Amino acid sequence: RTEIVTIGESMVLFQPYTGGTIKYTPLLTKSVGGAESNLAFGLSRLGRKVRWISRIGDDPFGELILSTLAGEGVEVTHVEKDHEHPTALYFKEAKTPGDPRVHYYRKHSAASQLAPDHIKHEWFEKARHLHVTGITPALGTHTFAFIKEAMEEAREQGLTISFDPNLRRKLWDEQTARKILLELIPLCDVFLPGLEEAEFLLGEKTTVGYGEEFLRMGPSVVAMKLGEQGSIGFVGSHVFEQPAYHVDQVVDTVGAGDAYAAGFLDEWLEEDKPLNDEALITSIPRALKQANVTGALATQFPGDWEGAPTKDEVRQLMNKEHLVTR
Ligand code: KDG
Repeated sequence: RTEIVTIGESMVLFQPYTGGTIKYTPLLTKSVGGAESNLAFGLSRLGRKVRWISRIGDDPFGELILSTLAGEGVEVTHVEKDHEHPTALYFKEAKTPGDPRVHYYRKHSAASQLAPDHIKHEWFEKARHLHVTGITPALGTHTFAFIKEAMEEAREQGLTISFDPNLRRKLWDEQTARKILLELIPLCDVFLPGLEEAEFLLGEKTTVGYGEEFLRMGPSVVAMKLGEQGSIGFVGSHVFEQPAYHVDQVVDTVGAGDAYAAGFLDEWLEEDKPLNDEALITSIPRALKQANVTGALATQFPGDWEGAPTKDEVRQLMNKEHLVTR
């Protein structure tokens, strides 16, 4: 039975086979990228039942996305095919390991057409949790209304909601992005910004200042990524700091935030009622710890989600057990 629903655009991702830049590479690899599907892959690896909802084009790219997700155990039965608009594509390239450059081909894509009248009651039936990101409202004319109404519908059906702002400056102007992302924060229970996004949304403040202000806007939990400093969680007047899980070299940061969200939600949802006071307090340090591990591992692979660990792997890494590999 589906526990977690996530909605958003996935794209076919092309990147240089041996690293380097698009212009000079003769060979590209193909895979799948997209914040919400990255989260779905991550949660599925951790043993959760996840449903991914979106629109794809009537093309081989859409088929590749569907079969990749289904192959990783993600439920895709509610995905709709759009016969007029194509599946989106995107390209990643990097001169040095770390933060790559991305090039999107997603204007007028199938998922950019998502609109409020596509929302179906069945999407959320019997599920516990909805995860959305700030990428969807940036995609098309009706995608902001769509994501807002989807959050409202999920709330009415009793689901808890997490929201990752996932600011993508290439997709919209700063003023619109700030206004719309701030408008969606009060609709979520768990808010998952990065430090730079917090600064973008609220201006300069202390880390604790950001946590307090976001909590005042409505969410019960704020879990904020601090890069090399790890992450920090805020619940009521409690503040939990969790040092980073150390990795030797970062290969590609894209997808790390989604992997962080997957690790966090998996532990947070361990509690039957994760929003009651006691469960909140006890689950947050565990959730932050696992999220730091899953987020860090995602930076070790050039793909957006392929580094996602299983629950056993996370346990072994957290307990520093020796991994038997052969
Ligand atoms: O968070 C990772 C995503 O940014 C990546 O997978 C592609 O969805 C994507 C986007 O919009 O950049």
